[in-house]
Amino acid sequence: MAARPRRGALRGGPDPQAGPPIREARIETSAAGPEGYPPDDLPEVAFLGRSNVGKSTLLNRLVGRRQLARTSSTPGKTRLLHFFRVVRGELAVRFVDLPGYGYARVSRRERAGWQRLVETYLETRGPLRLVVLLQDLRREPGDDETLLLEWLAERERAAVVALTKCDKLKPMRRAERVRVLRTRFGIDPARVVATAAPTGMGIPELWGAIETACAAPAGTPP
Ligand SMILES: Nc1nc2c(ncn2[C@@H]2O[C@H](COP(=O)(O)OP(=O)(O)OP(=O)(O)O)[C@@H](O)[C@H]2O)c(=O)[nH]1
Ligand SMILES: [Mg+2]
Repeated sequence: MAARPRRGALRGGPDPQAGPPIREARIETSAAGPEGYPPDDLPEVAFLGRSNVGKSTLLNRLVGRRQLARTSSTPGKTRLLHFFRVVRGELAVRFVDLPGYGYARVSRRERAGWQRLVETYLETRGPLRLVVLLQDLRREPGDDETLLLEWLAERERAAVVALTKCDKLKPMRRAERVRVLRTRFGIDPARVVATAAPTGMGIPELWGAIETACAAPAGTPP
């Protein structure tokens, strides 16, 4: 592992591996329900959001591996929970790539299936310490996002919002959108982080939130 080339430092952006090195990043298992979950021996961070918002891409960027979590050009294809074991410096953590919601042309039955799969995980998973809810900077947050955040708060699940694809707007417009969206989610604006996978923007801040959440004892309110 040690000799692996550092592919994270792309295009001159901040190096996501500045700070403790990523010592391990590998897929552990994929699960279609609780019977498929790995053991609950590590704190977990789950990535939640609309299909195509950039969950897998952000997860990859956090660990500096381009293809750990598969990114899809076919939105809505992920139907499983994917568990990744990640060791960064002294911190061992499990990342969970959740299936996306909100793609077009989905039947009521499929929607109910998504809801059961994801809500069961979010509601019952003991080691879950932090939910990263992703929101495309260029889109308006919908009921899905606000209701999910309320739902998480009711269950005392700590959450941060990652605004994704911030590289797609010019700096002035980006700053304006970030300012507007920071106040839209009904959570502490400091818990809304602007990110861009190609440049690494926001990656150190997200790691900070992950470290804080994983250091807190189980069941600590956000
Ligand atoms: N420019 C840019 N493109 C991004 C960024 N994040 C994701 N993308 C692109 O957006 C598309 C979707 O990204 P994914 O990571 O597959 O999205 P996802 O949320 O995992 O999608 P599902 O698994 O289908 O729910 C891909 O083409 C990515 O390359 C970003 O920060 N900047
Ligand atoms: Mg994905």
